[in-house]
Amino acid sequence: MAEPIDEYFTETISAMSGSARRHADDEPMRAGSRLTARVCLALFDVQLGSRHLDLAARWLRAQGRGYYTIGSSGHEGNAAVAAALRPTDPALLHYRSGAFFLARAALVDGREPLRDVLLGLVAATDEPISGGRHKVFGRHDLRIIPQTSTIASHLPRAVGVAFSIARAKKLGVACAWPDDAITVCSLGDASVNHSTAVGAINTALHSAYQGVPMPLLFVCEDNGIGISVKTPGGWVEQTYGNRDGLAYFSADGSDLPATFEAAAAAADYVRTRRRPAFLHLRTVRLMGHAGSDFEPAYRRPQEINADFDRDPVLCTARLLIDEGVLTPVEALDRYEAKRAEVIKLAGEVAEATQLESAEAVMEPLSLSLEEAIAAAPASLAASVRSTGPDEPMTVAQGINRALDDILDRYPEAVVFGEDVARKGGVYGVTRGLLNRTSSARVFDTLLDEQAILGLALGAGVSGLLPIPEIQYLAYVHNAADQIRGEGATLQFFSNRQYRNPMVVRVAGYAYQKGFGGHFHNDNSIAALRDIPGVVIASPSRPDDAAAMLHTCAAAAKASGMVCIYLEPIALYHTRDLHEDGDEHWLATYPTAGVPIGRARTYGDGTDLTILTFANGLRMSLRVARRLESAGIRARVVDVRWLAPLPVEDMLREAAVTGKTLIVDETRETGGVGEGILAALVENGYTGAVDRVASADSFIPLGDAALEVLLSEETIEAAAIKLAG
Ligand SMILES: Cc1ncc(C[n+]2csc(CCOP(=O)(O)OP(=O)(O)O)c2C)c(N)n1
Ligand SMILES: [Mg+2]
Repeated sequence: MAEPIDEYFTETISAMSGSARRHADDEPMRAGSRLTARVCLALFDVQLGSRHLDLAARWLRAQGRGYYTIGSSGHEGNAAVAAALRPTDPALLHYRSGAFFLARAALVDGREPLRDVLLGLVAATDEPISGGRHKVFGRHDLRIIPQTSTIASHLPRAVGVAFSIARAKKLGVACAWPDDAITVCSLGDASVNHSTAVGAINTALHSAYQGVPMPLLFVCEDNGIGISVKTPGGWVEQTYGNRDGLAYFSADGSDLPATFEAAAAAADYVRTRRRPAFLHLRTVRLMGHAGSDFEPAYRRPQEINADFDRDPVLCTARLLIDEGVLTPVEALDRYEAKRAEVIKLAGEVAEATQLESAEAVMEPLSLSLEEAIAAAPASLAASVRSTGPDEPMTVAQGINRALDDILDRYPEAVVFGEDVARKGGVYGVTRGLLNRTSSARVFDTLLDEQAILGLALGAGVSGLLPIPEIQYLAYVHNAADQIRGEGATLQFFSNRQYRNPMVVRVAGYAYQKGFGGHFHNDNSIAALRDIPGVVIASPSRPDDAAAMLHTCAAAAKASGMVCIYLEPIALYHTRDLHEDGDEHWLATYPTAGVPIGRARTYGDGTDLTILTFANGLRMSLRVARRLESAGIRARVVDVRWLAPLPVEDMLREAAVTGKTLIVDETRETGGVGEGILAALVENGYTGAVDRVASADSFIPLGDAALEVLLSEETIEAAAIKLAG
């Protein structure tokens, strides 16, 4: 179907008469403008390319070949933003950034960006960034980090990237971006209201307020609408036009010289001051939200048509004609030549191969896991600087010492979160690290989990090894999308060209004595366990805690893995196992890392196998001692890794006794035990099996918590029933 905007361009330009003016190539397009005729023509070519890609996307869709029709039409002014930046400035882009992408590609090399975008539309394996996994704007050599479609979710990472430029330099570690780079991120006008955007802008301002370099340019492409919901007129300007610490620049995004001017001024400001700025471009949205969107259902025809005159492609053509750079015929010729070029390419890619097996789709995930598994340090000797006597330690001490060693071993490692530095953590786990390193490497952040994880995401992709802390498991949920939608997806959607190394320490689980309630005793990790491409470590013993943290750091470093490291709060300072003073919960510092996906077995009983983890391990070991007096000899297996589960070890240990009890302190529904049970059954375990877990409840305050948490009594009763 012919698009009205396509016809309108042709009719309008055909009706124009040429200008008597003649413009020299190096002459500015407008008095005082830095945009020369030569550059304007080059950007016009990019705008044409972007427009015809949008038209081709619909053509491919109509043929049943294309899978994506969200376009950039009306936003082609962002070509001038790319032109005002350096191609080495890291960019995290809104999905209407076709012209930015093409303009940056034109600055870098002779590859075929039009073809790249088309390959994305048809989900072709040859597409250079995602390899057929998604239509994204990204390319490694263009420093464009691909984004998924969650609105504004890329902004916290953008803050982290901007932060890391100076921080990496300060630490003397290699950074993915030049010292004088600035970071650019773009978003829509509806997206500026998203808490993720609001939080990221706040974080940038909060950092800059303290004098932390924050070379970050926010570009809001304001077309006045988000799908069908109008943004109140003037809202973006009122909200961000006058914020202390945030320089505001604005332009008509349909006016290429004006957009270039504003973008260049904003970029200069950010680059020289190392402070954040907000570039507000007023745009139009042409051809609806996406190909499937029926715009007349919510906008009057007059409104839709009124935007046609603000079409940036048309506006640039008019300018070039008025200034005598092109004649109307030349402008139309260029328009049609670009159409022919794009349609020809679209025809060529229409039959391109797509990913044809689950293995192929999942290859970035499986390769990074393989590398992560291989990364466990065989010896910790080289990395251990704590030369103190090898005294038995608690879990908290084990983690503390491992962090100390990791900071020593990896100069790019940084440890941060709420209260981690000055105070040394709510439970003292990070105590002393600040004094032993520096405030550049161990630092307190603002109170925003989204910002903390965003900082980690940006740091990881920039060359640092971030070890953020989330103060309590419950608060992961405030920011889970930063792990789920951003961290875990990056290797997948960039076919491993961008990596996301990070070790997220999370204090969690229940059973704290004298302190508690739901938020401090959360026992659900369901939101983490199903995320592809994430490793979840759950140590219980001090030596494992240290060894597994080393493994996570090595895995993050080697394979860019997102590792979640769950710390059992209630065991942080535990010393004893069976009796007061026995000190059986202490252990000496490990000598090797623990491989990902390998369990640890305690005892060699042949009557019963208990599969468990975290607090469940300590409870199970205590129960096992009591079972002995009842004549039941159990072996207790700490699965240690909740993703991937140590299936091989679990099966072997379960098969030895043929009677397996799964002891799961997380919830009955969605808990880890479900996964363990399924893994046993699906992999051929044929013995008896039972499962005990905590109730499907939130955790109340005080002793009432014990009513819903899994108890030793429950474990013992189930064990006797199964093995007796
Ligand atoms: C977190 C989230 N919620 C909802 C959506 C669905 N969605 C996709 S685009 C969009 C509107 C965005 O509008 P705006 O930010 O103005 O960008 P525009 O499309 O106008 O360029 C919505 C609601 C999403 N992608 N992410
Ligand atoms: Mg919008």
